[in-house]
Amino acid sequence: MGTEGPATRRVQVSEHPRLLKLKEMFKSKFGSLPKFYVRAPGRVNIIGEHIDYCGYSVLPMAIEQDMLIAVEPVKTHTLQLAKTNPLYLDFSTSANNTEIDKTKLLWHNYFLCGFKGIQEHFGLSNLPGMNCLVDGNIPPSSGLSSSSALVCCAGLATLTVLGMSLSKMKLAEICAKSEHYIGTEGGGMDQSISFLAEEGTAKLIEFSPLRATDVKLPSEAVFVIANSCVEMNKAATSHFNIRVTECRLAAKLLAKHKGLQWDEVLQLEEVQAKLGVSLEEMLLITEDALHTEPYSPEEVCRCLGISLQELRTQILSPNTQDVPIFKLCQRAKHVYSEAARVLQFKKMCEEAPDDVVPLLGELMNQSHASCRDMYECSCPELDQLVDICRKFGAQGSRLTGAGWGGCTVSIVPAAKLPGFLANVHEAYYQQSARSLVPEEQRLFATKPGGGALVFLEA
Ligand code: ADP
Ligand code: NG1
Repeated sequence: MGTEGPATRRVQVSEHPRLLKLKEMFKSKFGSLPKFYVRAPGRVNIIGEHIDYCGYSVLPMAIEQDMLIAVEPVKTHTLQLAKTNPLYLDFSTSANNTEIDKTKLLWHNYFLCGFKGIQEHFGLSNLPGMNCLVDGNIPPSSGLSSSSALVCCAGLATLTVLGMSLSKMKLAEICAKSEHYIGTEGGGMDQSISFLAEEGTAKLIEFSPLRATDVKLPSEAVFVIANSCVEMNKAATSHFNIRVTECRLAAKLLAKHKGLQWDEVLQLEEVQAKLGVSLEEMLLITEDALHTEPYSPEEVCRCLGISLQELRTQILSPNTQDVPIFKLCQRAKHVYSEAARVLQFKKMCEEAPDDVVPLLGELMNQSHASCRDMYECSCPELDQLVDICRKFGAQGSRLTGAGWGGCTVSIVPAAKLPGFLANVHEAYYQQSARSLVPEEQRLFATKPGGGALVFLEA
């Protein structure tokens, strides 16, 4: 699994309304026709939040919503990027000059991440140009990975223009690394599921080395995504990188406490692996080694025996240089407990006892509580939405993705779905600002979709 590259499918464009519309827009925009199309899906993370960058396994599935790009290779070395959505401005640059300015939150930077990732992987200095028209229907900044879908789609478009091939695994790793050019230090969950997803199954994604294992979800339940309608752009604030930094510092302090070579440790998983203990034991070690009062940068330095200058230059990222406090015990406890919940969730799906749906729901509820209280990545609207979903029949409900806004995912018994959707709609989406979010991006049932693909016109 994953050793082959993304599939290429021959389609009659005239039979696919979205492709046909894209082809016609492409023609009026560039005066020529696309040579091929690529798509990469968004995802919903069912359980395992903020633990991929700590080295732990996560359990997402691809959703139907995706990023779709019509592509025409051109002989000049110009990269021309256009969008079907008029909110995003067109962009043009030389294919050999793709500097990404992290200070500017521009959509085309995500495209350039994927483009650059492929360029660097093959060590190419002279890249061909292309005309691209991008169409996306993943709600942006809502925890469903619109950003990574764009990075992955751009990476696959570039690879296809070059006529080269790479495995889905390699593409996922390249795109996970290259999305860091945006300035956020995510793990590899989003790019991995975008390439490795298969219709009909969720996946356990494991890292170092990257692996994806099918997880069959119970057929008597439906997973429903509900959008809080609060957008949170990861790159616009330092919330996300602060959490990554807190986890890195917690890993170092735990390693030092246990007499390990702490300066080599970057992820909480490495501490567990080096100690050879269970996740439950890691929770006890965390409580013993770290205090719940926030750590100041000075205290972190004292614990590690380093200077503030060393902390800033060797451990902190550019946008976490001036963070006044770090909540190390709470963040580590979230990570170790969430990593255990992912494994329990997978085991329950495999064993499928009669009461599997409430049991899975309980794990999702615990995950939300931990994200809200220990990781502090929820927000009042997400907490309210989770409560509403539970009130109207969800057996479990939690925020999904980075949080601080975005979507929830709920597990709902299939028989209760119509009433659930009607009631949640009534209770949460009547407010005028929320009703402005397009209806199809607000509240919808979803099932595991397929991964990234190349389409050729038949
Ligand atoms: P997410 O949780 O969806 O990955 P991010 O805030 O990390 O959210 O990334 C969202 C950014 O991705 C947007 O600000 C925009 O730059 C880019 N993006 C998302 N959807 C589209 C789209 N349809 N077209 C162009 N760019 C998009
Ligand atoms: P989203 O929901 O796409 O912002 C981010 C990270 C993931 C993961 C989750 C939290 C990126 C590209 N994605 O996802 O790796 O850490 O947050 O579980 O940074």
